[in-house]
Parts: sequence; structure tokens; C-alpha cells
Amino acid sequence: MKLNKIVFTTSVANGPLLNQGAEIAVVGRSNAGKSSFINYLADNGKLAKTSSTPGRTRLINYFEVNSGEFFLVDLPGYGFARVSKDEKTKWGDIIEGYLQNSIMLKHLFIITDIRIPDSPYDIQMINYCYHYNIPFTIIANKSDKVAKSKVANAVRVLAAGLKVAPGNIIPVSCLNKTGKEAVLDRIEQILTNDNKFE
Ligand SMILES: Nc1nc2c(ncn2[C@@H]2O[C@H](COP(=O)(O)OP(=O)(O)OP(=O)(O)O)[C@@H](O)[C@H]2O)c(=O)[nH]1
Ligand SMILES: [Mg+2]
Repeated sequence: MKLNKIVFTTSVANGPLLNQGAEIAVVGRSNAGKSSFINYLADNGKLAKTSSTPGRTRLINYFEVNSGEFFLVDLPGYGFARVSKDEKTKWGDIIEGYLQNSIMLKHLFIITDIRIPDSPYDIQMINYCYHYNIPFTIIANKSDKVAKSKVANAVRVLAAGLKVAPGNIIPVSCLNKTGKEAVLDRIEQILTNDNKFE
């Protein structure tokens, strides 16, 4: 799988969804690196807005890959403490509205921090996926924060904490640009096994 061209298409809050092709969406705790992950895949640091201040992405952002082969969807983060209750409800509504209504969603990449194996927010997201039969892969981001020799163990700890199979976790560092090949292989599987999930 090669991602030759990734371009921003449109942003949506709670209007009609894009529905122009297969979608792989990116969710995760605020600041986990969802937007950085899309930029890493695109080899373009400026495509999706990133920030050290959590809560940067406030809309559903669609990115078209390989002239319509599929769409990457960047969603707002969950679990950010320092926003008002109203904001939290609004973002939660945007995420859930997307997950409930996107008829094109094929797979979710749940971006986590490899160092945080027991986030109740991530566990809630995973339970949501099980409940609604949404296939997902955990992207254990920020693996640069763990010594190279400890990454495999950190993945096992994360798998135990989140109660998922270690094989369903891909360690990545958007900063050091590692892990992309495994992600591209997964994307290829997702797109070719399309009917399996329907
Ligand atoms: N060390 C390290 N930092 C990273 C990595 N990926 C992202 N970051 C940093 O984490 C912060 C958050 O990144 P974003 O990509 O904006 O995170 P997000 O999940 O899109 O955040 P929201 O849109 O606010 O929910 C930024 O300061 C990034 O530079 C990584 O692999 N390693
Ligand atoms: Mg973001």
C-alpha cells in the first residue's frame, strides 16, 4: 500500500457527512497525536493542525487519499479535562454523531500514548467499538518516549490494560517517523477485506 497523495477535502461539524468513499477514522484522547499521525502518513507536517495544547481539532476533518481510494478522517479528541462541560458534550456529540452515522466507516485507528496503558477513556472507546461492531486497531503513539528495547514490553502492558490482543496494537512514533510500514500493511488489509465487516 502506498499513500501517494493525501489532500484535505472538507470539515464538518454536525451537518451531513461526506460519504464519498471508504473511510478510516482516527480517534483518541486529546493530545495523543491523531493529527500528527495523519501528517506522518501524508509526509506533510502541515496537513492536519497539531498543537501541544489539547483540543486543537474541533471538527470532523476529511482527507482524500490517492484521488478517492479512501478517506482518512481526523476527529476531535476525547478526555481533555480543561474544557468546559458544554465543550466536552459538544465534542462527544460530534464523535458519536460521526460513529453512528458514517455509513462509509470501515475501520477506526484508536491513537493511544504507549506510556498510558489504562486510560478509562480509551477503554470506554474500545468497549464502544465492541458494542457497535466497529473494527479497530490501536496505534501506540509516542513510542520514542520508551527505550527501543522496552517497546515490545510496553505493547504487552498496553494490550493487558486495554484488554486487546497485542497483535491489534501497532507501535508508532510520529516524531521519529517509525511504524509506518506496519500501518500501511494494515490499511491495505482493511481496504481489501472490505466485505468482511459488512
Ligand atoms: N514525543 C512525541 N510527541 C508527539 C508524537 N506525536 C505527536 N506528538 C506531540 O503531541 C502533541 C499533540 O499532537 P496532536 O497531533 O496535535 O494531537 P491530537 O491527538 O490531534 O490532539 P487534539 O486534536 O487536540 O485532540 C503535539 O505537541 C505533538 O508534537 C510522537 O510520536 N512523539
Ligand atoms: Mg488533532
